[in-house]
Amino acid sequence: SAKCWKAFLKRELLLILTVLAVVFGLVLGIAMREANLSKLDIAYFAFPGTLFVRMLKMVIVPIIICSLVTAVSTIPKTAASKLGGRAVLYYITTTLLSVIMGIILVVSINPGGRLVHNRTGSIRKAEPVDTLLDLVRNLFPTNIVSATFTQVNTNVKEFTTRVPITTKMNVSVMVQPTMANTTAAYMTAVSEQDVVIDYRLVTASKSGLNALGLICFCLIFGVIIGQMGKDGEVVVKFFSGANEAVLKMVRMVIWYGPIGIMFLIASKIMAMENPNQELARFGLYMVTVIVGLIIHGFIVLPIIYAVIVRKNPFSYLGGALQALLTALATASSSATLPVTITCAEKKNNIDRRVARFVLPIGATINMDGTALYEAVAAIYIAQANGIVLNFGQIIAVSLTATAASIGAAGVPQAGLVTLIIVLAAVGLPADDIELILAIDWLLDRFRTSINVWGDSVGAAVVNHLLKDDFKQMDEDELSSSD
Ligand code: DAS
Repeated sequence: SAKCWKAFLKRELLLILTVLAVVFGLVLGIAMREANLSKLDIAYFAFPGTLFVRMLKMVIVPIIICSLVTAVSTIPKTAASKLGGRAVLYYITTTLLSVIMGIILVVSINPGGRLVHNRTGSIRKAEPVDTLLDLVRNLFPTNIVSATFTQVNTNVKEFTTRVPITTKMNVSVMVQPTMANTTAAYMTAVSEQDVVIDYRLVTASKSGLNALGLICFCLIFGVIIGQMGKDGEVVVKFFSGANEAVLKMVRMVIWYGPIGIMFLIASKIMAMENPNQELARFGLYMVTVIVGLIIHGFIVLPIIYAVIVRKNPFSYLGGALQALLTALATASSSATLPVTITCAEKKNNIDRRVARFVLPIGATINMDGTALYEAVAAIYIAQANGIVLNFGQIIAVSLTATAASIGAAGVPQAGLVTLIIVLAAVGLPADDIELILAIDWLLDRFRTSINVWGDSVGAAVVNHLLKDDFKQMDEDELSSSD
């Protein structure tokens, strides 16, 4: 059995290192808090982690393009619509299930009930039709190159001004809740002592990587070159060769992963400002979100896997663990995508045509964790405002949370930005994202892991449903080439 162990160690070395990296990251972060480093020093400290994220980001766009184009162009017409249909059905069902789970939990736990929250400012309602049009508009980027940049910013700036005591305070709320470029800025008067007023300006904006548009372009492009015959073949060969090359790069990046992951986690823990206070303030809300994610990830999705694939979901989970830990450390499904694909193909033996189709699309539109979180957050904010949502409004929350999770890019805290859409749909104040802002960085990590896990299960489910079709096709191809 010593031999057995050796073989196991060799096979799972990377995963073992990654798990150790998470543990060391936690310990290191807690220990380094004593040093009380400044923000700048923490940023220096995080440098190895920053490099890891940059390396992953470097390969995302080539991976999305090459994977999708090769997958779509090599899947025969007969199976393509079945593959697409099953994938979309899976995405929608699981997202709705997680939203429902979130709503049940937040309504029964009622985490916002004890909060007394006095609000100022006006509410501007957003038109749901704008959101929808925006989603569709994004399917067709006007510039396919600029569709590949990405950036999300969440900022809190605090400042103080002096105003004459007679000036009437005017708290302004500007919200532009569209998904292409969501910007929300608001000011709240935090305290009003004599003539000094503290302001807090929170802005959240998302711009760039229009993955949806990129995917749309690649799907159409892939289908067309797949049907072009001889001329198309050259292009298909080019993209599949490029794909192999990029995946080789990914394998190198992945070996750097444990170091990156350790520093990412440690630096995040060092940067926590007031852990005890945050825990006290957000305890019940955090519990609601995390319990929801756990139930969805460890009960609902495994049941779906077991029922359809008829194998042990937890050994599949083991194969995907590397990706889930990367998601935990990077808080980005897109950045994790290269690892997700590698795990699915190399460890879990998913057919590459399926993995390369289902995973890039899933990383962009299938976000179970985000959908659950947005539903919980919206209702929590309603509770904190003492508003009881009626049945129709709860339905509106579930539908917009689903849409908002589809629209959210796979980058850190994108869900916080698209939450504004959910809030607007039921007339809740957008500036109340401040109520959950301080803890979002942490919940973001957990929901991202569940997002990636949902994509991975999706790949297995679709893989299983199309197994026979693929076998048949491959046999046909073999016999016709003889
Ligand atoms: N962090 C996200 C992701 O990449 C989305 C979110 O903010 O919810 O999956």
